[in-house]
Amino acid sequence: MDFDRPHRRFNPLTGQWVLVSPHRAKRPWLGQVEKPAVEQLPAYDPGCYLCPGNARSNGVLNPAYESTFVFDNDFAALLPPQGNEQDAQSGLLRAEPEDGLCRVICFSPRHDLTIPELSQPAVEAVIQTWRDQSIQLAKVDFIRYVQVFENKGAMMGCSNPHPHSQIWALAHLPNEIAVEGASQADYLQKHGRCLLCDTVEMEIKAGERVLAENDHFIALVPFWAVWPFEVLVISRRHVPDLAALQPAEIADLADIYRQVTIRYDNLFEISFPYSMGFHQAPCKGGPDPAWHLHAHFYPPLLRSATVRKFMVGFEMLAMPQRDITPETACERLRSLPAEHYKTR
Ligand code: H2U
Ligand code: ZN
Repeated sequence: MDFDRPHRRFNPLTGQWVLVSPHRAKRPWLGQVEKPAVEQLPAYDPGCYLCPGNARSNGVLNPAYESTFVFDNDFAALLPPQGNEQDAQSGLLRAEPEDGLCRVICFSPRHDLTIPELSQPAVEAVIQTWRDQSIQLAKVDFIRYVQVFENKGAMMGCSNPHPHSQIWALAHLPNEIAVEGASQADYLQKHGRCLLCDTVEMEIKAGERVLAENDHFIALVPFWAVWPFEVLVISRRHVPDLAALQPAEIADLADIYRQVTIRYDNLFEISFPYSMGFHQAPCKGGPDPAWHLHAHFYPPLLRSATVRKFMVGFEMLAMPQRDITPETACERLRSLPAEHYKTR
């Protein structure tokens, strides 16, 4: 097959195809390319509802926290169960009550430091907090899944620049989790092996899509990536969830997280926006041998700090499509310095 010609690639985690059009990456571009003016944030902002000691919008005061800080989302999208609510079905109209808990996790007291600018120990504290929260929330009787995610940058709809992430824990498996769980279970049944363990082995052999690795984690641009600079982080050990991580693995996950996000920032020398989320095994129903912990990074940018990829037109109506190949994207990211541009 000629990989320089239009082709489609299969995503074994979702069962979806992505259209790749490498020849189009050479087409002329007449749009914007300049860098936006960089906004210099203060280390502490008296008007920020996430900074230590400040009041949130409901008047509750944040403590004078010194590391990470977790609180229940004051505008939670999910609420704890109330009474004995029933499903509703009437012909084609079907609905079910959804129960859950939403939390916000501030990374550090610093208003101005994102993950790629935090120290290794500070990022370890963030991952430790995500792990502790996952363990705590998994014990809540009505919770079946814990979704840890980070929405970074105004472009991704993030409402406050103070670096933070969120956790939504809920009573049903979200769509992506249900699909990935079924794909992993199918693969295990067919091959007697784990889909992501095999992916790690295959990608290390191939080499061309590996962005970063250490003893316990690997970051790669997946063969089936949809977003231009999409990254998949996979644990080398077959672990189902954040709870299963040992201290050395937490340290290495922090290291990989920093390596990926520093290269992201270095790509256009801006604070690079993305949505990141961990996918882990559901928390009820006993150990699931098919589930393998991983994190997806979905960044929207394509060509510069201001030119993003739009999932519109054919992509919205038919299937996702990309021009620059995952191999080229990985090569571009890998060739960037390992040190953050602001400290060089
Ligand atoms: P995002 O900007 O990534 O959406 O995260 C901010 C979250 O913080 C958002 O979910 C919550 C919003 O509901 N929030 C509070 O819980 N308290 C506040 O005082 C303001 C915002
Ligand atoms: Zn702040």
